[in-house]
Amino acid sequence: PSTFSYDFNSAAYKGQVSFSTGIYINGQFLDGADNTTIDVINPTNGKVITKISEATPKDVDTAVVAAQKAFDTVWGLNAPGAKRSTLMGKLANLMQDHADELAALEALDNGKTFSWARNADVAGSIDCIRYYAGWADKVTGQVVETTEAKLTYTRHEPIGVVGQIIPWNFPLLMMAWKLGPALATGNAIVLKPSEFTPLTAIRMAHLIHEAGFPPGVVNILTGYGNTVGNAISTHMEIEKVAFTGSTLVGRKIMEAASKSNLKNVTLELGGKSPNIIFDDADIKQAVDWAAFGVFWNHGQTCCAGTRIFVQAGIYDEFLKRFTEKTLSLKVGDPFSPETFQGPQVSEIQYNRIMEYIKSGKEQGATCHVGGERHGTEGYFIKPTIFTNVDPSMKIVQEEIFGPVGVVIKFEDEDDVIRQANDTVYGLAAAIFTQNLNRAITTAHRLKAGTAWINCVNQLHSNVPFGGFKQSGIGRELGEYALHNYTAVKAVHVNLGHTV
Ligand code: TXE
Repeated sequence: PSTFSYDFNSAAYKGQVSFSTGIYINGQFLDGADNTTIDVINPTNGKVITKISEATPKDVDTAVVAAQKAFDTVWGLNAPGAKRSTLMGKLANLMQDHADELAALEALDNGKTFSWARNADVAGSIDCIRYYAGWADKVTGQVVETTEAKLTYTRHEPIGVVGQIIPWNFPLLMMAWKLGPALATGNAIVLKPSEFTPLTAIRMAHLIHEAGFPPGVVNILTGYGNTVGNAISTHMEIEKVAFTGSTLVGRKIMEAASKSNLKNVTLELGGKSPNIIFDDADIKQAVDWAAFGVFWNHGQTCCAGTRIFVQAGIYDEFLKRFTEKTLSLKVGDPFSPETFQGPQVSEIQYNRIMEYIKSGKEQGATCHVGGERHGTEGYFIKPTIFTNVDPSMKIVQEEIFGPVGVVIKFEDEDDVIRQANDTVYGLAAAIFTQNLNRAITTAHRLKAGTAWINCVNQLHSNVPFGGFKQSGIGRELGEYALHNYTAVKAVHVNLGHTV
């Protein structure tokens, strides 16, 4: 495999990186079975950063054999929790040592700013691996009382070889969310990063190697969705698949699971999250959080608060201040310390978002600010707000996954809850009010896996995250995510009772 060498020389970060970009199977960096490569593109200018090895379905088979062997010999039930915990702790320390480098790679590859990558993605990823390192020796079953003539207990056993398919919007963080609970519970892993953002995953393979995980425990296969992703989700020897990405692909994965070996599926899919701002909200706080909710990570956030409902009494004032805030957000070079928003991740994503903006204009919404390209090269889009929308419009119903929000006026609580719940998604919701009862009752009435009160986009390693309705199945993070990676076995011991 080839080596990727790069000199970062920006105001935010100076440093050199150099590492092999092979696929990582059984503790080795290899070329894919067909010797093909994938171009990695810099979203700020559309130019090729490097070429990486492309994995194929054959490589998935090889990785599964290696993973199964590791699971049966040195991992799974053969590696006590304390050992897994130690290795995970070492990995977290190595990530900490390389935090700036990981952030720089993430910014280069994805287009997010170096400072957000460093303070949110990388910091959150380290925290997640540490958090699950703490769980590795604390996963226990129960003793279940039946009769005095029997001892009955449960064991939470690792599932075996698990597949993990992750997206490009938070490449490292999504990887950590997947690796953490799977390793803590003793599973062996075949992971596919997004073809758009493979660099941090490849660098992580080196850190995993350095931490001393036995060969085969973690295999990282850079490849495309319809080849490697499909091979993982249809594989007869992979007992579980965890996926984060589009609802469309989520459906394909479930179908593949049901048509192959009925593998266990967890899905983290799209969203169209409401952000409800009541008349009595602290307006400055509401404006700042609303902008963060919709524009953070260039709107490429599954829980982005893209439908902003504002109560009639403060609508005009909110819109005025929200407009000022939006216009103040600096779009540009991810490595400039002043930048809030970099480019969208890819040309495909850029075009998809511009199509949505066009459809909003064509369907009669008012494009209040933004709505066009920023600059002349790369995939930059100005932060965009639409007003005068109606519920039938695509920009109100569908996930755009770009810096585009709609602002909608509402009259009363029942009305806004009905509108907020009028979506196929149910990932997250936010509520801004100073009235505690209203905040909590609204949070309980919204159909969403997360409700934020007077804040948005809050994620913690120990708090579960996941969707209602078509936003997904299962929960990531917290103790909840451990259940995705264990199989419960009930053991009945006869202490003397007869048939
Ligand atoms: O996602 P895909 P795309 C949403 C967002 C975005 C849209 C499309 O609305 O605009 O999805 O993005 C792999 N079998 N989200 O097309 O294709 C793929 O290689 C198995 C929401 O980039 O879902 C990648 O690793 N795997 C979201 C991963 O799936 C397949 C994050 C995600 O890519 C596959 C990203 C297949 N047939 C996009 N086809 C979130 N929930 O955060 C593709 N993949």
